[in-house]
Amino acid sequence: MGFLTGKRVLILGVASKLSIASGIAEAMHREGAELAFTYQNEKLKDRVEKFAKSWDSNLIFPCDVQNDSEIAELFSALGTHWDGLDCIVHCLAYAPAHELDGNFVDVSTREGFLTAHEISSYSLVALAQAGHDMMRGRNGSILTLSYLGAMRSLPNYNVMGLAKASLEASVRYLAASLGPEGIRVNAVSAGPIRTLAASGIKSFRKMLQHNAAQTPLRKNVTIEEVGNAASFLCSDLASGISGEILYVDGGFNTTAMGSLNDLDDSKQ
Ligand code: NAD
Ligand code: 0WE
Repeated sequence: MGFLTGKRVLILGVASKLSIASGIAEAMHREGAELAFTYQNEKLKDRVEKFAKSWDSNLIFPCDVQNDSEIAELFSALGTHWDGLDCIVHCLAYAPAHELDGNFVDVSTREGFLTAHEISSYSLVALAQAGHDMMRGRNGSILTLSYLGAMRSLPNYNVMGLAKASLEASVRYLAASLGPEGIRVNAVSAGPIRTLAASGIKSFRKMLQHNAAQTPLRKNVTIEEVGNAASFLCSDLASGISGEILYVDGGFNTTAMGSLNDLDDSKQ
């Protein structure tokens, strides 16, 4: 019997088979969870429907998180199929492309800042607010996805780093706020992975190469590895964990100086 047997999980953020949300769905399905999905827009609907079928689900709902009424609609529609909800998995982020290409001070705009924070951080609060009624009294758990750019600066991540810092703070505030209802709130901070969201990023190949070479485990993490850690955090095995940011990055965030393998002994 899987360790998520009997859990009903809503997953936001499936866009392709490479999506981190797909790795999480695969692992949660394997562990016996019942799944429901959202799609951002009509373009993605058929694709998400097909993926949902592969995980034995026919529950798919539209939800663009920039739209309050779509968030409200999502939970009233879900409520006609399920009498309760155990987990929400928030696996989405967005900043306008021009904000993620160049020097932070040069490329940042008020509008880009607002959009990045609204979609990538505020949406978690909005979903917790709209969803927690269905989650009451059943060891519920909310999970989101973050990245090291919340804590450290790195080239081009720019305003997304600020939005992830806000998201991580909101994990702690939501954990404090929903803890008395028995709902845990956590994040997985994943290492870089080639997904649709990464495909438009300049030098992403270089970043993956650097990351693998400088990480204790000497490899990049996979969506399967993130899926397994996410499944654990959403399960009753993690009943003592809330407000936590769990790094699934091969140990990268714990090091300094890198491996030194790429440097020359003869130079200063
Ligand atoms: P992805 O492109 O597969 O998924 C991003 C998802 O965000 C898509 O499903 C898209 O539809 C959704 N989305 C964007 N704007 C939305 C909106 N307004 N309303 C609803 N949905 C919206 O990419 P991914 O890499 O799987 O990203 C998932 C999460 O993982 C993001 O939070 C990302 O920041 C995080 N993350 C990614 C990496 C990485 O290297 N790929 C590393 C750490 C964390
Ligand atoms: O969180 C992310 C990516 C989030 C993302 C990606 C895009 C690309 C397309 C948000 N918004 C957009 N907007 C688009 O128009 N990651 C952790 C992956 C990622 O993105 C980077 C990275 C890493 C790692 C961008 C710059 C530098 C590193």
